[in-house]
Amino acid sequence: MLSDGSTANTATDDVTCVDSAFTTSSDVTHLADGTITASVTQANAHTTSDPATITATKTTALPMPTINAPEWIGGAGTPNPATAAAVSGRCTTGDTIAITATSLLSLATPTGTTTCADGTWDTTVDVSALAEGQVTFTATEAGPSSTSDPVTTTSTKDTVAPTADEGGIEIQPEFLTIAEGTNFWTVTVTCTPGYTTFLSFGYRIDAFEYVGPFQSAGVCPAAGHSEQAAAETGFPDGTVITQSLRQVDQAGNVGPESSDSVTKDLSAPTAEEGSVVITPAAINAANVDAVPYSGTCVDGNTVVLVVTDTYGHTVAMTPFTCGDSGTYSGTFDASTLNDGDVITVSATQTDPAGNVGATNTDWATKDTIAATPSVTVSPNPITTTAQAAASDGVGHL
Ligand SMILES: [Ca+2]
Ligand SMILES: [Ca+2]
Ligand SMILES: [Ca+2]
Repeated sequence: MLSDGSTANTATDDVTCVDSAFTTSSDVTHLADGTITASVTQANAHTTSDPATITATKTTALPMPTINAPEWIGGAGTPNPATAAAVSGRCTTGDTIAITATSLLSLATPTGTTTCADGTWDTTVDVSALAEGQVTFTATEAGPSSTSDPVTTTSTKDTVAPTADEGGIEIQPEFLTIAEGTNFWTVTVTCTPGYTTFLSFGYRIDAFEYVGPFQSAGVCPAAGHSEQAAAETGFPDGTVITQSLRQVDQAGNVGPESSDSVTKDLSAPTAEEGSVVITPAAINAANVDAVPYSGTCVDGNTVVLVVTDTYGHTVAMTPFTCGDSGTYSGTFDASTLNDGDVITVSATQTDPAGNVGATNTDWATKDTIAATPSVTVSPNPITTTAQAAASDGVGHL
């Protein structure tokens, strides 16, 4: 008699023992999959034996595995790197699961295999050799007597990190020049829709620098940009406030850092930070059309020179930006300024924040007219008497 243990079963066969052995077969299609117990009793004319039993496993149902894979597969460092794409599913404990990964654009077909435990399976497949884009994972489950139909799922492979061109951050204005209360700036983030943006905030006060952590600012909106206002609260003059942006794509690939900063600058250049000198002691006929001057300044400041006489006549001078050297020099043409006057050169520095600083000055006198020789004729008037003397050919000056 054969039994599946739970379903009552009456399939019986009688068979005659031949040469101390018997063999028979039974139709067990009506028994459930699982453990089948066969019991046999032997009878002769006088008695019947106790039953002897043996068990076997019936597995006729086709295995029906399931398969799951992450929506996105990324590059190194992402939650689901292409070198070890995680796939998993449900299965019949003990069966063998075979996985194949394919993509339309690749000949490679990486595979993986694992054994079902506790009704589930999971493994990783290296899909590095497959093209970017859609990846199809196919799994089959092999049981003791049959192999399942394939089950599939798809993922998107994206191992390319966002580029600098795909996002950036800009802070406006460049400087905060108001002491208290209303130091607002605007942060404009340019990003790629769907990417997650992360922002950090830091500042530098003299030599002390604080760099804050990157924190999620949400998913980049469809417009591809966002703006937010921020306010400065109590930082000392000279503080440089920096904000940075990072984008992370859907697969978890991290893009480069973009930064911009705003500087709090309330202080104007001082007189000690600059100077101006008219090089010659006096402006004369020899140098009037190219009077040398020189001075010192602070790198990056704008220097405005004004050359004038006491009557308000000026020489047009072009403002310039102080260079690395912290010095400047040049010449100006004083021809149009009043002769015999005091010529003044003043230099005013304005810092990049727009703070107008102190003015340095120097002066020189302008005198381009040579001393005029005086001439007299003696005697004067020239008389007849004197003419002879005067006609001796010798001038008397
Ligand atoms: Ca990408
Ligand atoms: Ca800026
Ligand atoms: Ca300043």
